[in-house]
Amino acid sequence: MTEAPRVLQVGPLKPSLSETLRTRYRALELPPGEASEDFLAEHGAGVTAAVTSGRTGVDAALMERLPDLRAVINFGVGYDTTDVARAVKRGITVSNTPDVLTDCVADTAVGLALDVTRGLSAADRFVRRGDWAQGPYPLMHRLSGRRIGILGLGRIGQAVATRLSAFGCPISYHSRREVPGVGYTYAATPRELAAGVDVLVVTAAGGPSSTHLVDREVLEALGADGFLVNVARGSVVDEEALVELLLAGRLRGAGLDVFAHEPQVPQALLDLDSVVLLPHLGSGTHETRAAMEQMVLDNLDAFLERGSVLTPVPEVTR
Ligand code: 8YV
Repeated sequence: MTEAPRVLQVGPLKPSLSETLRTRYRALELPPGEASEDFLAEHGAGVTAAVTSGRTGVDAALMERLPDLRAVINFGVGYDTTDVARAVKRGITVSNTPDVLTDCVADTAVGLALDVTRGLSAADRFVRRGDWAQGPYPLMHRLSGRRIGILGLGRIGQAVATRLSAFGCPISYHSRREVPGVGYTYAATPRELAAGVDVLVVTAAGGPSSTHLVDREVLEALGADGFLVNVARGSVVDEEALVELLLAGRLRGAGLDVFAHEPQVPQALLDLDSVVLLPHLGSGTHETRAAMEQMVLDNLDAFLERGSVLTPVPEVTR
């Protein structure tokens, strides 16, 4: 009798997905911390598919302990916590959940841009504190018609551009490559992009090639009147430089859904009224998360039935 393929859950997942994996696929769950050592010694061999998310991923050390691994099924479009280069070398396929979350993440970016330029969350705090009785809320800044820079014109970047075009905003962008036919202005470097816009929206994929793409120089180029919005990964922005420039008044504000060391948020940001801080909720709606969950299960089924996934990440198809 051949052994049933072994499915391993790596890291926390949406509870309903976790439950389905346990009941329908008899998945095991990797215990956290030191307990994982004994677990892997006993169960590591035999695991053929790992189901994980951008929060945890399958790094090189874990991959090493899973000699029979053939697929990493990722809940989320971003998979920077999985060592894809190593996976490719070992012939392990990796899937993600593109498209279904594009709208919600783009909506979040627009929400952050509106909130940080108009000071909406800060105004809410103003009303709740009872400050309105002492006088009006200070004037803030327009979003409509302002120059928008998109860093990373992939699916999400393009969805942000479409939305903000409807706000009458001229759009420019920087991506690894110029995107043909989009009709937006291409900037050759992130610095050049930042220098020519009022709001810089980060939608680039995370991972080693984009680490600190938004560095001090880029933030300085954005300037004292500029706003930063990040719905991508905290690693793309030099968070220390961001905090310093905000504190020094050399950047006007930031709307952030992602941070360098989630769930930790620097105290200096918590103390600032010129920033809007969200707990990485970009795709966090019932509708989108349900679609992501279904896509994970569809990928897992495809792998178990025929050894390939439906939505492989670009690196594995090259
Ligand atoms: C995920 C995300 O929902 O898709 C991504 O890359 O960052 C979010 O949409 C979240 O990270 C799930 O773990």
